[in-house]
Amino acid sequence: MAFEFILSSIEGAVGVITLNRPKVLNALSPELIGELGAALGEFEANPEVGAAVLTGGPRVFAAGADIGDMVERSPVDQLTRDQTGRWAPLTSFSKPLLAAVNGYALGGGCEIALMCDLIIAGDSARFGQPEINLGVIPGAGGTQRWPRTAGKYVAMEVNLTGAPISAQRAFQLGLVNKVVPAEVTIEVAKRLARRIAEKPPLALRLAKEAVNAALETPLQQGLAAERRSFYFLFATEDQKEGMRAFLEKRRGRFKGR
Ligand code: DAK
Repeated sequence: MAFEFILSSIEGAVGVITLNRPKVLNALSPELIGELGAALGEFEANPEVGAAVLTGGPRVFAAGADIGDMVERSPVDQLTRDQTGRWAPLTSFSKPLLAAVNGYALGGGCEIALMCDLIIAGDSARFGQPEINLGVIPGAGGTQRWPRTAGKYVAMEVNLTGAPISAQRAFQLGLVNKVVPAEVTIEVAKRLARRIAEKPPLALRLAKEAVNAALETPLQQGLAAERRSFYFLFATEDQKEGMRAFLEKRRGRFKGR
């Protein structure tokens, strides 16, 4: 599929999406978000893709939703444009999704990073929710995912002041997995994605689902769901292959079955 506002490619077992509106710091127009969803849909359907990397390129991740597109909108416009549906592929994507963040990840840009499963940050990365400066609040999870990750007080700070935090501070807060020199952010994320993509796909999928469920369910319910998925995986060829390969001292060859 040809895209106008993103670049999408498949490198081995890794799908790579680069947001591509550099003149407006990758501002997230509805069209861009639509293309992002479509590209993720292609990766979802392609069994060759084991994991995906989402980046904004070397300079900026995304400076948020397109303010020019939003300024004159009414509440009814907002409701009827099905924004939520447009953003949904980011959270329903079943394969591991890694964000490679350089420069600003602000507003919706930060929310996209927080929807990913792992975040590799360049030392230039800045994470923030500046919506307060525009007279609004985050609309894609900024008030909800920050407290779940960084705790109430940091969440209050970023949401009430609008000031971004550095990559290093984000790392200390557990918001990013790794901080690396900005020149290598994307390569480091791809390398990690390649390693993850070698794992058995069904186990990856259920592991991702289980970790995400932990944020939304009481412990006993989460443990029960984890157990069910654990038992289920014994119905897969990959479980037999993985355990046999271990015993035979060789690498497993996984098929996603
Ligand atoms: N939208 C449109 N254009 C933007 C933009 C944005 N978010 N951010 C930057 N640009 C444009 C600038 O207007 C400028 O365009 P020209 O003047 O060159 O034509 C160009 O990008 C370069 O920006 P600057 O000249 O401002 O560059 P600086 O380096 O000086 O500053 C900055 C960089 C990132 C600090 C600054 O651009 C900035 O503050 N940008 C706005 C950041 C912001 O407020 N973001 C939050 C937007 S609100 C929802 C889903 C999502 C959302 C809501 C609901 N649903 C599913 C319901 C999300 C909302 C938001 O993200």
